[in-house]
Amino acid sequence: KKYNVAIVGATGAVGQELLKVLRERNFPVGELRLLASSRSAGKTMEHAGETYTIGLTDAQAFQGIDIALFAGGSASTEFAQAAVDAGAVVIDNSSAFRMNPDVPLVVPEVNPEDVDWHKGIIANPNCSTIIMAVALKPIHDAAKIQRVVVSTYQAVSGAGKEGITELTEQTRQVLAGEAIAPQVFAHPIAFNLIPHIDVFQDGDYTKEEWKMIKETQKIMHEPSMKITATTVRVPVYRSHSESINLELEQPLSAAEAKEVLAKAPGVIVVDDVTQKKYPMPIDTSDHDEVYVGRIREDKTVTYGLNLWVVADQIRKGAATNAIQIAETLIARHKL
Ligand code: 2RA
Repeated sequence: KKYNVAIVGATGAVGQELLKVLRERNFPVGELRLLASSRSAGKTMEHAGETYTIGLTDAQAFQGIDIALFAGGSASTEFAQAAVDAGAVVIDNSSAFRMNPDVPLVVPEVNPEDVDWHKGIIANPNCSTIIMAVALKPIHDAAKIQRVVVSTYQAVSGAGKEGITELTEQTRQVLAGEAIAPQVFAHPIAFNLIPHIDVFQDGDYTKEEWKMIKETQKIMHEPSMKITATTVRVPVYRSHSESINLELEQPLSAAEAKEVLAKAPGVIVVDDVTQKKYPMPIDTSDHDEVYVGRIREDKTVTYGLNLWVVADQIRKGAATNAIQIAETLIARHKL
C-alpha cells in the first residue's frame, strides 16, 4: 500500500531533510505534496532529479492526504487540525502539541506503543530531547535512572538555515576584522558559545531546557524522573552533543552500560579512548543513529554514570524520527 504524504514547510532545513529521508528509507509514498507559506508557494523545487511545485499551506491543501508531516513553526497551530479534519494523520515537529495530554509524544526506540492512542496528531519531540531519550532508555531499563544532569552543545542548524548562514558570515567577518551584527542568535556565535536557547522561563531555565525535562518525562512515562538541563549553542554547523550524568537506582558498571547501549536500537557506541575514539559532530552528521561514548562510572554517587551523546539533530532529532513515527504507525496498523 502507498500513502499520500504532505510536507508542510518543505523549503526549510527540516522540510528538506524530510524529503531526503522519505526517499532514502523507501517510504511507500503515493502522491507527494510539498507545501509552504505564501513566501515560497508557487515556486518550484528540484529534488532527486524531479521538479516539484510548492503549494500553499491552507485548510484545503490536505484533501486526499494520508500523512501530513509538519516541519515546525506556526503552520502547525494554524493548519494541523485542518489536516486531521481532512482525514490525515499529522506528525508534527513543532512544540505546539507536545505536552498536550491528548497527543502522543513519540520516539520509536523508546515508546512506539504510544502511537496506538493518537487522535489525529502525533508530536515529534524536541531535537535534543529525542537524542537524549534514545540513549537513556536502555540504561533506564537496565538500572532505573533516578536523576539526570545534562548539558548540551547545540549546533547552529538547530535554528534553521539562517543559523548556518549566520555562523559562516560571522566567521568570515571576524577573520576579516569586520563588525558583527547578530540577528539569529542573541550574541556573536562565531568563536563563541551562548548558554541560551529559546526564551527564558520559570526559574530562569530556558524553554529548550524545560523541553528536555518535561518531554523526556512524558516520553519515558516517568513524570517524576529528576532531570536538570543547561542548553548551549556552539559554533558547530550540525549535530547536537550532550554531556549526561546519571544517578541510577541499581548498579551498572561502565562495561555493562556499554553492552546494553551497544544492543539498543538506534544507538552506536563509539568508545575506545586508547584509540581516541568518541563521538563527534563532524562524524555523526548525515547519520540517523545516536552515538554514545566516554561511558564512565561516576564514583561521586552510589551508582553513577557519565555519557557523551552526539547525533544529527536534523535527522534523528527531527526528520528521521518523524518518518520512523510514520513507519511505526504503518507497522502497528494505526494509519
Ligand atoms: C534548537 N531545539 O537546536 C532547537 C531546534 N528544534 O534550537
